[in-house]
Amino acid sequence: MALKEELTQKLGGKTLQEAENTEIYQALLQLTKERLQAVPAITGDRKLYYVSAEFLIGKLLSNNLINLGMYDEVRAVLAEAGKKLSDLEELEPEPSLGNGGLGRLAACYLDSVATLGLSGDGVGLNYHFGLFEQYFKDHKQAERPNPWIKPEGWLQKTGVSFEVPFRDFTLRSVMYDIDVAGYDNGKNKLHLFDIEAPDEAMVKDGIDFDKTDIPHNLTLFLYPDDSDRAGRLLRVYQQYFMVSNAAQLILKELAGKGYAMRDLAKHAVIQINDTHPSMIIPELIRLMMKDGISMEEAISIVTQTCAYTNHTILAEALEKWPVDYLEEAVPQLMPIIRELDRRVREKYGDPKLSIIDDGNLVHMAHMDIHYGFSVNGVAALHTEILKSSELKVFHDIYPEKFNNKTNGITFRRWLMHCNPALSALITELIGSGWKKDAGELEKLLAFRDDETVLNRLLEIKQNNKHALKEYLEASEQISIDETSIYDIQIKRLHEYKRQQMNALYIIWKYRQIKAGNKPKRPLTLLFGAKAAPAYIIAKDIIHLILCLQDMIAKDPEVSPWLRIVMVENYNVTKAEKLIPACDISEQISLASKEASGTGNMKFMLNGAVTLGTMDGANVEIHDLVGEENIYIFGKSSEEVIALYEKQAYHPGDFYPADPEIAGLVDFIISPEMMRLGDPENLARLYKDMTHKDWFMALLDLKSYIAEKEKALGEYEDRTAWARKMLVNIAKAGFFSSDRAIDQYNKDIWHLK
Ligand code: GPV
Repeated sequence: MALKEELTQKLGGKTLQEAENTEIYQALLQLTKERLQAVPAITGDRKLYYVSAEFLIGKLLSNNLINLGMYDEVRAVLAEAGKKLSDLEELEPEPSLGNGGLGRLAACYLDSVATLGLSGDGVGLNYHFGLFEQYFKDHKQAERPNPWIKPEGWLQKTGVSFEVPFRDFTLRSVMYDIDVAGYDNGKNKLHLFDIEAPDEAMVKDGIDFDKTDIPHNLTLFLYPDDSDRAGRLLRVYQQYFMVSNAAQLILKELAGKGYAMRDLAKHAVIQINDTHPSMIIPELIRLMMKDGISMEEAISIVTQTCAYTNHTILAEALEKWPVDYLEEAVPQLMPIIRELDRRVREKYGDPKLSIIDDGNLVHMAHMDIHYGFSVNGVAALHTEILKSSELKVFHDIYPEKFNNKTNGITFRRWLMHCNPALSALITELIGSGWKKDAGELEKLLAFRDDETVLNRLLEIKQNNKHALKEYLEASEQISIDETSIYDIQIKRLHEYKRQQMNALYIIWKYRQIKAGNKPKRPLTLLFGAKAAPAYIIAKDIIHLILCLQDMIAKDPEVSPWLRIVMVENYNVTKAEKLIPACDISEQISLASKEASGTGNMKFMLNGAVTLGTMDGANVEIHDLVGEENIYIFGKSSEEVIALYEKQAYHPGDFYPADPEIAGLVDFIISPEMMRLGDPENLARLYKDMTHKDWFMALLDLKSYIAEKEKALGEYEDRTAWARKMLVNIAKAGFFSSDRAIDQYNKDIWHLK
């Protein structure tokens, strides 16, 4: 049946014109689910299990329509009836089952695994509340729960269930599945495990709940607050529940295919997404030993099955669980972990390599490296830093395990869906081969001196900027100037990402304008960022930005030239609106600290020009596009690493020593700011930035301001700027997650 007839049939006799958007949305959801069901499952003799605490999948309707090849037809059928797909999308709740880059990467990777026709499922947890919903009150972040599960959504309850033993009780699981269709290919699954009796009613007073009632709270929240012991213990329960279910599922599927447990490594490969799933190693060993396999052999099999991805070198993010936590939650694992540690100590005798340290902390990454066959970083620079400093002692003994897999993003969501006009232009110019082979985007380089094409790029960007303006008017009651330059920094709020340095730029620019130095063109600085609820300085930085936003909006002398907008509740959906409208992409982390970044790739693909440090994948973007198509500033990773090693960085060298910098920092606690904001928050931030400044914002501030001003100036040569845009788009093919997954498969997974 034709799509239009099928839809109207689901509307119970109403025409598309007559039906309400909510009805059409339900009908389209049903139709899409049926089409998904008809897609054949991808099968294979060998299968990948991508185990991850986060899958930041975002809304799925349009994504599925694209991958099922229905997107254009649905848009056309709706348009014929005067309806817009984007209005229907508004009705879908966003599953925010991740914090940021790591979770979104997992979602992009599932898309590409299926698109390449590889047999591979995701395994994670079915959080009832995704990452909290952020709202602003008194220029501060506040949080409320973010429910997303609806009876008619994408989750399918399965009959699969396992028993997960803890010290004090045993929990039975329920497995839910979400179909993951490849682009023009078969489908895999995302398996999300839940407990039997989750109690959503225990959440009250914002996002607080009884952290000790594990049998009823285990799957309530993504990444519960780990600022106290109960919160941290809950994370251990979550992690073990996730990996025990994953391990049992993997062994069940192996047996279901008729293979012996001993042949696990032949038929399965487990990708451990950072250390949150690391307990799958001792858990699999435990389950195999229960089945009569010797410890010796179980260790060897598991080591050939597991591969580990590292996503950070920030010390505070490298998980180390106290032995007493594990004894309290999952004592059955401790004898195994102790034996794994004993073997390492016996063989190497170097305490730096041990799994359990002298302070009785279990180093999860160390377990992964010894008892997995592959260790990968997520960008070239990141992997080099792992090999040469962070994990050097491990690289010395296992050089063959280390490899790099530079991150990637799915172009289905981050170009075809979020920027249909640019997609259409690209296809018109070079054909549609790029959709399956992103490398073909390089063909666009043939148009680098074609004024007509360059002007069309500018026109599409302008239309996207207009669309963002309208969206912000409707959703946040904020009006921006679409003739201004849109400069955007969207990512989690973290000191190493240095939103505070961008805030100091704002202060600098504000004072320039006050002093009569009006820019050639107005500037709009957009932010989107959530701070972890217990991360005090991050919340203070949000406070600073919101105060600056308000102060400038109220200043008639400055506001025509400079506007600050921090969007509320930044999430995947908002990213899809912001990225296509961006002129300048802010990627300003302290060099060596951002493992890769993936927003940087999304912006580039949509024709924004990067302003950034030589950090993470920015380095590779720089090498691809060349000096003239990117704005780079700041100290190098080598210089930064040396400063940390020698403890040679002191904010006092810049504050109050450098009067220009001092003037900007002092503004944070100026009378006007203290009147507008909360003196406690502003003073605390001021003190941190002048006495600690752990991520060296003051060190790079001047070169940052200079480089940003250079970019703003060069924006005025519109043709030259459009050429930069074109080169960025043309060179973005390398950052397709299809390329990344192809490399994972060739070097690590060996599927098909
Ligand atoms: I570890 N990342 C994240 O989002 N959450 C985490 O818990 C950890 C890492 C991020 C890194 O910060 C990014 O640089 C990187 O691009 C992303 O993971 C995906 O690799």
